[in-house]
Amino acid sequence: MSDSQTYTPSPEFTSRAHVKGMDEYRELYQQALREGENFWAPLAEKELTWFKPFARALEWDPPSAKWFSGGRINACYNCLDRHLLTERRTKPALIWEGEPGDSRVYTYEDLHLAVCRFATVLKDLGFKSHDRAIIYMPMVPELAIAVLACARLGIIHSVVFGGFSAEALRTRTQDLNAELVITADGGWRRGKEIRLKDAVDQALEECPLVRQVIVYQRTGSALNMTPDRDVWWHERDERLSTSRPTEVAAENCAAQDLDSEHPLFVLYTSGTTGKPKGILHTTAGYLLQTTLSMRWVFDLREDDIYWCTADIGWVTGHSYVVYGPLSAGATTVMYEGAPDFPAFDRWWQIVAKHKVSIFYTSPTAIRSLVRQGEQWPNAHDLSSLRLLGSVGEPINPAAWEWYYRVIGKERCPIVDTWWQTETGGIMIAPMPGAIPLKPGSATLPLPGIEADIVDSRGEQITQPNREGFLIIRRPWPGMARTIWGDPRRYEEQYWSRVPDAYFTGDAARRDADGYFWILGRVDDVMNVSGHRLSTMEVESALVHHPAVAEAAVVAKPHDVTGQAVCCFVTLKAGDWDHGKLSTELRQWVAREIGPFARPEEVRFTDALPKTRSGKIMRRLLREIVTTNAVTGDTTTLEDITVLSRLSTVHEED
Ligand code: 7RM
Repeated sequence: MSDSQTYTPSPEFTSRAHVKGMDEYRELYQQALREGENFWAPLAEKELTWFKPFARALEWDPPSAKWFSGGRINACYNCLDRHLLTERRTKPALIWEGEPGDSRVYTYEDLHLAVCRFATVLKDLGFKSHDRAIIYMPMVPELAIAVLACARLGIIHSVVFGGFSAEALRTRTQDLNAELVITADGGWRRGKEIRLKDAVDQALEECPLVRQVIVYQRTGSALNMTPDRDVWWHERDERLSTSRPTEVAAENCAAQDLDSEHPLFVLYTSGTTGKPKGILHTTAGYLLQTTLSMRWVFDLREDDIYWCTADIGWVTGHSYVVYGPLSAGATTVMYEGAPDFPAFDRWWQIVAKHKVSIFYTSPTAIRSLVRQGEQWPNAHDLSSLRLLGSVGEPINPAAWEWYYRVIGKERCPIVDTWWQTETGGIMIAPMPGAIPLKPGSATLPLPGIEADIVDSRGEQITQPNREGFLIIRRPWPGMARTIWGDPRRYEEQYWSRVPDAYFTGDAARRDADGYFWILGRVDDVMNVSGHRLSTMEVESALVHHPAVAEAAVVAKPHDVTGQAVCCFVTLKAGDWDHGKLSTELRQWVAREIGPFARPEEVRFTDALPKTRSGKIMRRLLREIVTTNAVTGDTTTLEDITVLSRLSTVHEED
């Protein structure tokens, strides 16, 4: 638990940054504490363009929050139209790379026109404000266009990640009561077609409410079109051009004047039960938080080329591929395919080609690239990079240091950003010109975010380094408003564990400098011999070992110690003696953390069960170590065959 080296921002970085130095950060943070919700009002006036000004910053009737009530606004207008009145009109808004090597660039003007055209298609088909659309598409520009067109008309969208199965698509479509599905024939991943329309057809067998399916043609492969229900995107678009001139279509499709609290989207995320939760975000507050963090955390400047590698099917893609960057007027990069196709340097090739300056990805991705060696990034000119980001899970110091050295060439600050689907935007992260970094820590909360740590009785923990529950003490603009169709679950899960506070479900500790160290989900915290021990800490220790590529750790019931540590480990390429290595790794962990942390068991495997966003599904591993069987929801699992392989591997010593 030693707090490693700190990395102070360079004077060059700080001098040009939006927030210059610790004093400025502290002043801003204190001001926000003093002013409460009113802190956000001038920011909302300045950062967003309103059709009608709001009357009040916040109406708070826990757990119901109404931000910027009385205001009228449109998210799509803020992402596109308002930039057309400035020099950004001809600036690239979206740079897209397809996996097969095709590429497109949309200026703000181009993207605005494409969105207006598609919004007109939606309108002509009879869709309007408050209707619900499922979007199930590959990472092509039309995915962003569909999202923005829905926002333009006030249609509530729910993007379902293209890697989800027909079954997952069905439950989400039903839960949302969607009447429209926007999809594509398929998309490219590792040179193979991911067929989406087939899954839609299967899912919709049990979704009678869906009356229309719009199909974008990406791969050109054969498929079934159901008469009346299914229409081609391009045919509808062409019809627009012949029936009326382009400019008229665009003009006719003004952005709807919507309430600040108009539902913007629902995004499904897995909870502790089998049923995914439909997290609802609304318009103005969400947009403010994502826009502000582009400057506060990514230190966005006018000439930046910004790339977040997340799929738009995840919250990171919503907030930091589409809404945040476009609202802030950035150039956002989008890539369709796999990072290792055709080779392990695909990402670095894209960075060099487009001179990416801000790069945001996940620790899982970084670790998988570490495994392949430095020669891949070293073959490319990465000198355009000036800032790196990490999100989704704690980043272990070994991966952090590799990222810092090999990708950032010890020049680029790394912003480790903690947040959740439920928070809408980044909550705890460094302001890179101000806050010294510590590898593995998301550092300090952003202004207006009153993060705290409490024990199981809800009492604040003040001693440094003592673990507790991470909570947020007051509402913030980007917070989720409810769980779609289940307000009770929203209240129970998030607002009733600790009085007047939002319960994150994460464990964390704060060090003597006040830095937050996120230790993972509460249900991933083990208790061995009365010692609280994070699965993440053991994993971090394991991946420090030269033989280990990735590790997942779960608690296993134990007669004497309550719980015992069980490790699933994948190894780097090599000829390893599993018996010897198992003993060595148990020793290793005992040495790195303490004898109480010595794993009971080490299982070697060739893959770990992960969600498609790269999170290890520890719940499944826990079930395997307790019962050697798996029950419950596995629809978010990336590769289902991993499971059968895992339950048949056994202890090697
Ligand atoms: C953005 C996103 C949320 C959960 C969250 C944490 C974990 C996310 C970090 C992190 C440590 C981070 N949304 N998490 N970011 N843990 N450091 N920087 O991932 O809803 O899909 O997941 O992810 O456990 O509760 S999410």
